[in-house]
Amino acid sequence: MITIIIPCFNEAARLEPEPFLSFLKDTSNIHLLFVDDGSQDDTISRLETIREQASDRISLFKQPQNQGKGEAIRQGVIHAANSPVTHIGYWDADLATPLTAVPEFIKFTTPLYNKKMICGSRVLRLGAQISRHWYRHYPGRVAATCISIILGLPFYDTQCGAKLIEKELAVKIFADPFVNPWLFDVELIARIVVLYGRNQAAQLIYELPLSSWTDVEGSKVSLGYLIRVPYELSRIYWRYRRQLNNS
Ligand SMILES: Nc1nc2c(ncn2[C@@H]2O[C@H](COP(=O)(O)OP(=O)(O)O)[C@@H](O)[C@H]2O)c(=O)[nH]1
Ligand SMILES: [Mg+2]
Repeated sequence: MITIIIPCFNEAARLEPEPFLSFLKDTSNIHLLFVDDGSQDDTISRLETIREQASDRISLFKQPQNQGKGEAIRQGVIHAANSPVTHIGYWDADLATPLTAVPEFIKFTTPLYNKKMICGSRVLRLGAQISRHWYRHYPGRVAATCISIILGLPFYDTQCGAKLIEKELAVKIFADPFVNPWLFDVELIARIVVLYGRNQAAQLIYELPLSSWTDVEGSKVSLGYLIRVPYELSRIYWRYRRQLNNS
């Protein structure tokens, strides 16, 4: 069984039941765990309405206070790890990556590919529908280049909000709180490099180029935050620097 965590903060305006319910109808052995992160709008009642329609396949975990995306997913992983799952994933509530991509993520966990972490990758290319605003795409590419230098790995896109991880690995890399609520994905990869060494980490992780990704309106990432990314990345660099140098 697989649990997919969906972090939600003030998502009432973007949460539509239909794609979640039809995804559950079309699949088996997949459970959705919505984590409400102290929303102040109608998110909880919307989530309860969705859950009622498939209560055996959907759980709702409520955090009393807003703690940020990384911590909400971390709490979700700790919660999900208590059930008999083989893999734990996380997926943005706005479904910028459609849930129809999940089976492809699962494919790369099978013995033929044997990957422990599958990361959606927003590679802008012909034949794929990757629609991202230019003002997010270009700064994002600069940040991604800095991140790959920090990690010492040719990672194209650490920040896509669609990932699937083998449970044992997820438990290890989500054990400790993160330095930053939005750049926690970078820390996850850094933790894998520290655990397994750079060469093995490069074998365990697979970046799956997405066929479709949409920049859904209503992002919670503010411009002020984007401006702070270099500073936040430098904090992550200093936190993991010594361990990464030895890996
Ligand atoms: N738990 C939690 N999730 C958040 C928070 N802010 C945003 N999210 C979730 O993170 C996901 C991505 O958020 P979004 O605003 O679309 O970010 P963007 O796509 O990177 O611009 C969504 O599932 C949001 O509900 C937060 O403070 N806490
Ligand atoms: Mg989004």
